[in-house]
Amino acid sequence: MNTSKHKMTNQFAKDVHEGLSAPQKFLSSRYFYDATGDKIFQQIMAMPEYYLTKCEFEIFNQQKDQILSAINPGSKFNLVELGAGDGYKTKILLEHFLKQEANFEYFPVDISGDVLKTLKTDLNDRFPKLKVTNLNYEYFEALERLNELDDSPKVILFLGSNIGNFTPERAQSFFEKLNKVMRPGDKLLSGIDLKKDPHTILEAYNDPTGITRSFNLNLLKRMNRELGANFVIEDWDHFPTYDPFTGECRSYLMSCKKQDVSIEATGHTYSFRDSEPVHMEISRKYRLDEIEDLASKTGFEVSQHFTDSRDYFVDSLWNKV
Ligand code: AVI
Repeated sequence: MNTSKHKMTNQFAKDVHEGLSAPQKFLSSRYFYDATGDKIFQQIMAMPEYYLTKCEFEIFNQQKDQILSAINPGSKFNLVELGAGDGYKTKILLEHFLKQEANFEYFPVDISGDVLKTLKTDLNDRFPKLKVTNLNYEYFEALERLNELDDSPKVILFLGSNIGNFTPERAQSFFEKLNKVMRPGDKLLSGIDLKKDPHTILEAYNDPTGITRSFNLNLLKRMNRELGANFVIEDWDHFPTYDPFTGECRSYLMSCKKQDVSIEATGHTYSFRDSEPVHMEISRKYRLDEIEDLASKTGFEVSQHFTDSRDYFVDSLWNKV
């Protein structure tokens, strides 16, 4: 067995045990993304209800020129993407920056080496002139290594409303940590989903075709496979909520009956009441003033907000103060 997988599986078991032993049970949404979870997430991004991806796509297509003017330091810069994935939206920017002969290199960061290899091959085919260096590390380690390699100014991309999956406390500490590994002159472009009509938001997480439901249930299947759990998938239901005050979309899996589930890897059996919720994910939405507040609390100043035509989503550009 490969050591990193072994370590991760142990961490997975530890996290699952912590969540299912809590008075209000929870599981971490970071475990959604196994190979099947990645595929289901691609389907989510293609759903008509999931407006987030389309909005960011529109922003990049319509405002790539303004984005380049706002980030370009006038000398060589390093474009670093945290959680690059398949680079679907980023390719719009890369293509435009190359056309405009901007002087930059691209550093995709991802903890999946396979994802990075596929992305690099694809980018080498499409853009032979682009210099791509994969950083197969956790985000902060990747940035520290890049600081040692090269001191050109960095433009960091953190797209797709990934920050929404953090609690407000974690979002704040994430940006504070990011600020510490950035140097004066470095910039950060974050894609953040905005508060809007709650029906629109809830529909994006409660699609009629049940894709989001299978995205959540897939974590139970993953635990059965990787941790030797005996979840009966049919005994669980997906229940999403949206609170317009906090801007938090929350998803739960509900136990459809009183049941016990045992998990070999944790060596424990967990009891669930009928209709007991297990909290799975937060997808937090922000207002522009909340984003500005978050930026100033974490050592940044907002340079520019790039919003889509409906003001559903923002790519917010911050300077390290
Ligand atoms: C990855 N993340 C930003 C998505 C979101 O909108 O919170 C994950 C997701 N969960 C359900 N649908 C999409």
